[in-house]
Amino acid sequence: MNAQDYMKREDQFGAHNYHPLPVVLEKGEGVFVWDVEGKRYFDFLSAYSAVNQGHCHPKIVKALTEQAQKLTLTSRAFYNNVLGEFEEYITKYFGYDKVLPMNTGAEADETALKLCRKWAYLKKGVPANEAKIIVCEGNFHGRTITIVSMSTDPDARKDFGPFTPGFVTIPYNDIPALEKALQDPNVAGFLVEPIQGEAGVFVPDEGYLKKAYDLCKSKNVLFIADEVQTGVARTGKMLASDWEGIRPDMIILGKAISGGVFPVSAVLADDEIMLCIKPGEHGSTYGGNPLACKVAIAALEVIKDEKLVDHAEKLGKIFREELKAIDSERIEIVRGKGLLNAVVIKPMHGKTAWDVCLALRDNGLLAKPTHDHIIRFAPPLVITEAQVHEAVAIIKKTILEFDK
Ligand code: IF1
Repeated sequence: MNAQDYMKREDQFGAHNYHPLPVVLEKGEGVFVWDVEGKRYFDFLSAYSAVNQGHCHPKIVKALTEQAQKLTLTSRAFYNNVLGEFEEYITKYFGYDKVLPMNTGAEADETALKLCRKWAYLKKGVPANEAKIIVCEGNFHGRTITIVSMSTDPDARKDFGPFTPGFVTIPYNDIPALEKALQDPNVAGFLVEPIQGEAGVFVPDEGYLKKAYDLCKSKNVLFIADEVQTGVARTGKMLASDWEGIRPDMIILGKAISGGVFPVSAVLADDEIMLCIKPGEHGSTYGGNPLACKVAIAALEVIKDEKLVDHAEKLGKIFREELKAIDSERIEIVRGKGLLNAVVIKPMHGKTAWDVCLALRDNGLLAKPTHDHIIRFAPPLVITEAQVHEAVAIIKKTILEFDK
């Protein structure tokens, strides 16, 4: 089978809910992936920041294969000998009393919403069914009905109604709007991405998160950070919230807490919030399974062992500086933090970010456009400085081709 055959087969038998860049991958190692014809690419998407530790990290794969031969799933109807190890490890790692493990990012977001509502009724004293949660325009938290109910993206919502009520939408990076929305005494939480990924790696003004956090505290409202994409060293801090020295009431994690090896997600919170949910009120068959637990412990260890937080910060700076030095009319803005970056492309002669990504692919680097004019650049954090130079050379060459 050649690449065309693989693509045709997916097209024929799979739902058409994606429009992938035409490249068929079969192998990954570190910062590289290979297609079915053996061509090697820099992976500058990292599965949307899930593969922070690099593809097929040997330590994480070892944890997976060892545990897979012993015990994979018990359900939460019984105890197992690994879940507690993970729970102790991750709570101490991030500094929270408790963790609630799930599988996907969307499930962890849903979990945080449920916890927030429970807390509103049990602790804050919001009248039954009146709790509201503030969310931001341009957010991305996943694909469930409730989560798309919070979305402002027409593609995410159209024809999926009726929607879940109880959300108040305000502009992102807008403190006065938050202040106003917080006047409603039934507001229980503020759910926010420290950097908006889907919106095109939109970095808010310095001080925004801290001010937002302080405002929430002054109104007894939970500050909930969706760190599914920004967490686990991606932005050059362990959590993007660390950039402003805040400790959210709830942290939502996914993606890189398992290094792209197995779906694992989690919500972290202290007892006052977490213990609001009682047995039988929430859960998941696979959530907290032994395989996931071992994989996540290994993935989080790799972040520390390989000092990926500092590495992401250092190489991110170099990467942005070098991108900014490219002398091309096509590059409007370079922005980001750590190794979560984006380039805003000026549309010229009818060519969009998609065309640039196709050309990047031909030149050996994979990246994904978001919207028509933004390209996200987020390599695995194990990338070396020499590889950053090499990748920038590919990006530069590609962009300059479009200037001609
Ligand atoms: C897809 C975007 C990235 C997320 C945040 C929760 C989730 C995500 C902050 C849900 C997921 C993904 C999923 C991916 C596209 C993608 C994405 F462009 F849509 F916005 F990464 F930037 N919170 N993000 O970013 O996690 O349930 O998927 O595990 O294909 O939908 P999930």
